[in-house]
Amino acid sequence: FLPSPKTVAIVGCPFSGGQSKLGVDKAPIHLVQAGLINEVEELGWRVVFDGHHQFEDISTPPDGIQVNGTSDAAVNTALDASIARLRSPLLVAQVCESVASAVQAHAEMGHLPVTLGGDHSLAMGTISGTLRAYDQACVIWIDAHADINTIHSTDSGNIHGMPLSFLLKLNPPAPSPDSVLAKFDWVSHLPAERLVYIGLRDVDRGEKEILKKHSIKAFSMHEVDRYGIGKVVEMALDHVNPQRDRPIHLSFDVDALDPSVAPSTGTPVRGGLTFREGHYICEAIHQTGLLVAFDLMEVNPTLADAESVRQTVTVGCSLVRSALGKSSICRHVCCLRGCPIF
Ligand code: 5AB
Ligand code: MN
Ligand code: MN
Ligand code: MN
Repeated sequence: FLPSPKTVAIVGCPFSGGQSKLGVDKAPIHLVQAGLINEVEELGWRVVFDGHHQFEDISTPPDGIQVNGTSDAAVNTALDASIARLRSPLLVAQVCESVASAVQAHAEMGHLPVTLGGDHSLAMGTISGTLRAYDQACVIWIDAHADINTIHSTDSGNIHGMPLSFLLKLNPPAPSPDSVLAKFDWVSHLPAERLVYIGLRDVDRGEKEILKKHSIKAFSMHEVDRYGIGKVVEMALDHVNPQRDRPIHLSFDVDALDPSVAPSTGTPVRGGLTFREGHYICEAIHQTGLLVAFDLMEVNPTLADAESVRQTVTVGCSLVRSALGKSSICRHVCCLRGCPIF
């Protein structure tokens, strides 16, 4: 039921509106300039690249869109107060909706979309696009953070810490069609049992309650230490994909890696995945033959020194290559159900 994805579509999303640090929008251009497209072609894929500009006109706040969610509504209720604390919700909703359409269009053509963020709020768009094309898809979320704060639980108001609450439909329904919340109604619904995390180590208190309440499976760094990455990936797949028949969307926040491996990112946390553990995850998902979409998020090439930036961009490109079959013994793109030689 899966089209054979022999074409990779690079979707460059120079967007930073889901958080407050500038520079994360510069990642796609750095990744492409580092040679990512040639590298993917070297693996045997055809690559289509629409350029970085397709979301540019909506990525800078036009006049009239305020930075926070207050918009013009009076703050009357607890719901209004929560909405008012969100950072750039209208902008994030608008950009993510157009990202969803782009990813969906590529997926429906049988392409494998590789989305280069940008901040992780974009995953609302990429995963919605995947689910429109493959309604049975599951999500493997690699991150130091759980990114599942609701509008009520968020402390920061940064939507890059919230995309999964929108995808799992954990936020209250919009009180009226012109509410800021209604601008997220287009987001696809991901059932909680089709989400699994690997790499967590900085989960907010409210997020822990959400994970528990919805029985969401998470393999934190503690489990990676305890079982080893091989067993963790197998257990993660057993949870979201027991029959190994569901299309997989892999959303990789580069801050899942240890800051010594990927220093140039907005919210680094010590004690992360090693270089090999990060690559192992990508290789193992490639080998399932079920990967239909990949996100590389939160590289910020303006943070830290030049050598750290080079290191982070290089590791980002390398993760993409692993997810696309770099380590397969055969030098061609493997068949749909896994590599024919492996
Ligand atoms: B990232 C925090 N939980 O909600 C929040 O980098 C951090 O996409 C979110 O994983 C980190 O602001 C978002 C404190
Ligand atoms: Mn993170
Ligand atoms: Mn994230
Ligand atoms: Mn192969």
